[in-house]
Amino acid sequence: MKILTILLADVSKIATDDYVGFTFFVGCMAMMAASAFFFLSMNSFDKKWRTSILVSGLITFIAAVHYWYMRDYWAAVGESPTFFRYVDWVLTVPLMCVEFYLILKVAGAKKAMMWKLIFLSVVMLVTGYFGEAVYTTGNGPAVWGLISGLAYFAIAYMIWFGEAKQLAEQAGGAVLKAHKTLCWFVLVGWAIYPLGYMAGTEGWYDGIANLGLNMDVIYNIGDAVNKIGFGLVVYGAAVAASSDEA
Ligand SMILES: *C/C=C(C)/C=C/C=C(C)/C=C/C1=C(C)CCCC1(C)C
Repeated sequence: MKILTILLADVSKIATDDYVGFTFFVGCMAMMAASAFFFLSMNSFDKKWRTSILVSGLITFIAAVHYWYMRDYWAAVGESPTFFRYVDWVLTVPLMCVEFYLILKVAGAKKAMMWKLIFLSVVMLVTGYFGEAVYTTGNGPAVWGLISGLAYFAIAYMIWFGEAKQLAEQAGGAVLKAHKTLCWFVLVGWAIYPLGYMAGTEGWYDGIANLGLNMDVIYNIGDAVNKIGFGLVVYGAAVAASSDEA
């Protein structure tokens, strides 16, 4: 009963015109539903795909928990839940790097490649956090955002043209196809985030990068596209690979 009262109290705080709160709410539900889907479908696949599907589910599950808190935080405080946002990312983005490694393992991917991607993703996120939450005045956001952007490009380069690409080509078939789609997610889907960052921080880009959208709405759209979309690509690859073998 107590839990129910708390739930109702929070939900009633979302006003009908609070579109930011609405996207937190819907995002939370979507992440939960996606997690249930990935976890429950996991065992219908061949062993070598199970871990990949499990990781897809973990990514959306970790996000669901953070969205639960972010939705609450937004409802109670009315400010961007920057801390929860970055804790979520620093857990889920490295898991996406693991995902690249897992699907390329069949072609002999080395752990060193995975660690390089993870390292770059952590640099990208920690510097982004500095610009968004620590050095928030003057040139702070622009400078830290630029460093973050360089790490982002290094990741994109590695998977589009570097060793990850070579491994995907060796693997061919469903793996190559999935790798290509995931590359597009990183190039286009992940590019949503710097747009959110520019909308929510101060800098020379204030005039040009303003989409008229709230930063959290942009981030929430990015998360739905990337976390659920990414997982579905891996799921699709597992389906395709299983039917190839059958
Ligand atoms: C599930 C969460 C994902 C895929 C988050 C990805 C986040 C980024 C690609 C963030 C990138 C940023 C920049 C490239 C520059 C400005 C600062 C960031 C952290 C927003």
